[in-house]
Amino acid sequence: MITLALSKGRIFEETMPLLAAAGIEVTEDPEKSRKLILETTRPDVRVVLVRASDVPTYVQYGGADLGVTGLDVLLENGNQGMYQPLDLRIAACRLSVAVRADYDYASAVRQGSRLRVATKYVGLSREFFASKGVHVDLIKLYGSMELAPLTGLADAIVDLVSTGNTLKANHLVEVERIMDISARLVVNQAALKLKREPIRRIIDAFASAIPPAKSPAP
Ligand code: PRT
Ligand code: MG
Repeated sequence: MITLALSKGRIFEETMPLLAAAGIEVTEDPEKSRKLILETTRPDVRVVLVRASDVPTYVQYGGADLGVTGLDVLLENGNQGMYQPLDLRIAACRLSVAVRADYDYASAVRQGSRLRVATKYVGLSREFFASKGVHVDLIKLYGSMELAPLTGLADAIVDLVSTGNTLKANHLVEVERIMDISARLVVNQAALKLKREPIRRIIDAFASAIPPAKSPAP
């Protein structure tokens, strides 16, 4: 049995075409079913649904043989002990700094002010601002980061941006792009040895179906 860990939503949706390229179709709709283990058209392949940030944990400890997870999750929560053979180029976005449209980020940075930054990505943010020599107080949030500058909780946020619509709807502007993010295939190292052939075939099929690279947005 081969177990693939996915999270519901965009990772699940965007992984389906890659699975199809491997001749695998999930036979249940995760949005309609409450099941956490989904069967596929291949009796030896199943999908387990876990929280996005739990995918690496499942793969690292062998709860799943393979998984699809964002680079943001891998860099923030650890990527040790896993084989990472492919950038799948799906679920693409960027990790950015955003502030209220009326907040002068550039001059705050220039003046060496201490910035209050709210984010789910405390580790990546600490690294980024340290590399710029900007002093920050980091406030850990688990969601709705956009609210922090609007309520006075923070001067800035660090969050993922794809279309930019969420920032716009909340009168925030992107002032710095920290890094480009996309989903990665991760593989349990012991599974790769023990189930080498079937896992190799899935990796190769995924590789053949990765969407073409887009030129970076401005
Ligand atoms: O939702 P939950 O708390 O269960 O977990 P999660 O938010 O980590 O899962 P999910 O499914 O939302 O995201 C899974 C992965 O998708 C992330 O780890 C990223 O690698 C990737 N991804 C790609 C994104 C986005 N694009 C994205 N736009 N994850 C989140 N967003 C959010 C962003 O945080 C912001 O709130 O969407 C909003 C911005 O989108 P735009 O289009 O308005 O700019
Ligand atoms: Mg989410």
